[in-house]
Amino acid sequence: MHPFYQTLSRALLCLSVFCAQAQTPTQNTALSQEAIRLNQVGFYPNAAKIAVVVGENKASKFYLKTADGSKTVFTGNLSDVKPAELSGKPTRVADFSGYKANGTYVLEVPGVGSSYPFEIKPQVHQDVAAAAIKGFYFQRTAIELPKEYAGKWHRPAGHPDSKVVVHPSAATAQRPAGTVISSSRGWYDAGDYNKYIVNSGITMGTLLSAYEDFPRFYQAQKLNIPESANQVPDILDETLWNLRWMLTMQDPTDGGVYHKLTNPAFDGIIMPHAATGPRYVVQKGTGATLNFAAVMAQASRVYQNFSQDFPGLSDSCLTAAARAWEWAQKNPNLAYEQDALNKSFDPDVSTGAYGDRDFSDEFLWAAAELYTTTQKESYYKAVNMLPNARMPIPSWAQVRLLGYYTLLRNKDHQSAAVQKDLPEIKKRLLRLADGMVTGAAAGAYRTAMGRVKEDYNWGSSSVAANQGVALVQAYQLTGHKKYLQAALSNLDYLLGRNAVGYSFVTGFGEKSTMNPHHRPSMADGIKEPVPGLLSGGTNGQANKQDKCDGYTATTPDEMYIDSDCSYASNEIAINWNAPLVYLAGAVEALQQQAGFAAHGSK
Ligand code: 9MR
Ligand code: 9MR
Repeated sequence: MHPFYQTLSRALLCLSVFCAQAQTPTQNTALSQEAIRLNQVGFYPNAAKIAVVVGENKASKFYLKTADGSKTVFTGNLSDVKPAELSGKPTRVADFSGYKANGTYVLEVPGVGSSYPFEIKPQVHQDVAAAAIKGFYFQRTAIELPKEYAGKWHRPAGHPDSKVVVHPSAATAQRPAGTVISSSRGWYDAGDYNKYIVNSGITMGTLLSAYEDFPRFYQAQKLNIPESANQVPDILDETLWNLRWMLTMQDPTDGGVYHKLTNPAFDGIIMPHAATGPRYVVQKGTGATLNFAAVMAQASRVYQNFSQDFPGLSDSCLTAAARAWEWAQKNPNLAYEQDALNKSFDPDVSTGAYGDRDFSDEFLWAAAELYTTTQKESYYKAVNMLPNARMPIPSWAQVRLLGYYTLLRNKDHQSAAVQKDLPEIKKRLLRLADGMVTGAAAGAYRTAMGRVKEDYNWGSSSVAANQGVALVQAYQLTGHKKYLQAALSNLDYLLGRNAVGYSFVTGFGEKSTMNPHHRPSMADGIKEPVPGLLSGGTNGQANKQDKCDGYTATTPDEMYIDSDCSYASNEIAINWNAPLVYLAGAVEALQQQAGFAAHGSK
């Protein structure tokens, strides 16, 4: 809010309630704003507009006012009290969907307070959609981020990775331990500075899918990155930075893929260019190799359309994918077990493990991508595409739905064997989506996300975002607006309508994550964190594992602290940002095409 309005609203608050509040105006204003939970960025004119008022109070009405508080434009009744599912705290809904005029507003509830300001306008999420991809630019390794593109977060290049050591766990006759290879480019995984193939898998799959689903939207999007002047959509210039790194992670001798490129132990809290210790490529494994195969097969399809800009790239990706697939056929169950590895090899490695043990979903996803790109049925028939009816929301360890999304996206070009399975896959996806729609309507916060404790795992923001992606898929298949509306409810969750009242996207919203566990943001001496990054958010699963000061929550839906100490609840990561890119981009693209209006919707 403009400082003038902030002062004004504090003064008005002091007039209308006890003047004792004048002694601590900032605190009281903040508290009163915090009780009203809403998307702090804003709302589309013709979409649902919901705020949730938390806590005991006697209010019955709410007022939508211009940002300076001078004019009431809409008045409504608060819903009856409903206890929040996990905390039991009283909540009431303020629904102002009926108001559609563009502007900047606050929502006032007498006796409670006034919300953070927000906008109503078309393309209200355009900036957050762009910033979420730009966040990947800020994660780039091996390149300077100059002021021109990075603004005040400019920094020197870090981690060139032009001299990386083959760890004994990855040694072969052709590349014995100690061999030095170049494995440059790629993104930092998260708040740490390592590069992990498994986590790059779901990240790249999600970003490439965003492009495949909404190509026209991404053709028009400008991110101000070094490649913005070329003819290629910026999102694909950005994914190329990581794709080129991934290609270097395949052992040229046998087609297997190293699990990660890492320091032995996490870097200190220092800037990228200051972290210069030795780095290793570590053990090949089935999880990494299948993630790689899936990404390369999909990338081959996507970059095929840009062969003039990147001659040979599409073919190289497909060759790499096929070789990786063959390696995985011969090594179908080689898990990455970090503790076991450390018993056999030196140096010990203590960075992120991403140690999956069940590869059935990775086989399914890789087969779906390889089949879709090549149309060779042998890939499709190599796996059981319908092992059981489960439809798990995607995560780094669970990529079944990524395969299904690709099969459905390309439904018009599939062969008979695939066509036969599609109705069942579609039915299951719609069942999943219907459950979320019903849940969003019934829940205290009216979001698909967050009614059950299982949603609040490590990186729960990505659960919200990936639920949103599934709902967008359901909308794409049916055109039923209830799915799109439920997807939007989860974007509202991420931008503030949640049990802790934070916008989890750095740089967006007045009360948003300021102190992510993100080494550059912690070490750069700049107050504002690097923008466009999604905090992992509330983490009930790890139950405050980081043992940081400041947790007061006792229920899973509130286990979040905006502290850079809190790697369990406030780290950022590429696999969390990617579904934010997808969700924010999808609602923007679809809003521009057809809107959210209820008429004719189901
Ligand atoms: O910074 C690390 C973060 O990227 C990881 O997600 C997290 C969990 O593996 O670990 C963080 O590092 C912490 C380490 O595990 C324990 N000592 C404190 C480190 C953070 O400063
Ligand atoms: O996302 C990962 C989560 O599922 C795990 O529970 C957690 C602890 O092992 O690690 C998370 O991944 C981290 C990775 O190991 C290292 N880079 C930062 C990632 C995000 O915290």
